[in-house]
Amino acid sequence: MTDLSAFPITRKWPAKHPERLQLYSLPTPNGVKVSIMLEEIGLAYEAHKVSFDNDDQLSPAFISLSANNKIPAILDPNGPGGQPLPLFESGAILQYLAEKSGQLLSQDPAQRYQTLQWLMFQMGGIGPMFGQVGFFHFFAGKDFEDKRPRDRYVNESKRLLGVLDRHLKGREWMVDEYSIADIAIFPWVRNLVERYNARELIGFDAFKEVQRVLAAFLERPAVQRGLKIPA
Ligand SMILES: N[C@@H](CCC(=O)N[C@@H](CS)C(=O)NCC(=O)O)C(=O)O
Repeated sequence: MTDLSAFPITRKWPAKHPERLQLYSLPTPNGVKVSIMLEEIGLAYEAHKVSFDNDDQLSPAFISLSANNKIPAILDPNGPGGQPLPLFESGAILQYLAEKSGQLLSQDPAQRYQTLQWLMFQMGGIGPMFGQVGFFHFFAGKDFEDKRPRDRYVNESKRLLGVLDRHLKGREWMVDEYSIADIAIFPWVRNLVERYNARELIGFDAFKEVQRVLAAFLERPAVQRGLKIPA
């Protein structure tokens, strides 16, 4: 029987199935990257909800696993060398799960680095910039009179969408085949347009290639399931 009792997080969120990968998350654009990935690769897992309403992400139990107090985080009872592996940062988790499962990250070195390039592009650019549009347009910052911060992030987000749009011309997905780069990027595009209500502000209708690939992404059954986890 797998024993995860050495990890304080399992006292706040007990594992019913300690032999399965434990996911601590919420269906936010960073959270769903990991639930979508787990659904795509078909690995057994147990999802735990980290409620922001209760500030669960600031609890000592959560921080004992995720030092930066952000979701998503995982605890894999069967990590490298058969030992439990705790991990936070969605990009690192996607890469880990791709390597563990042998799926959604090419074995071909050139294609593999191209995939990681776009994964980093999401982590360093799309996530932080789209997130700031969310703050200044949809969340608390929408009431600020001075619109210059909002406009700065809107302009940068438009620029990033332009980069995606040009790259996607003539391509089905970000790299040759569907990969962790798509799983990182498209939940954020969806969030910008649907949750942050920024379709018009961002001029989304001009980005036809991004629209096409977003629609294909959202049609995938694993994506549809992953977007709702944890319930
Ligand atoms: N770079 C991190 C960002 C994670 C992140 O920002 N998570 C947000 C939800 S999307 C969060 O946990 N926010 C809670 C807080 O800031 O208190 C990752 O990709 O995992």
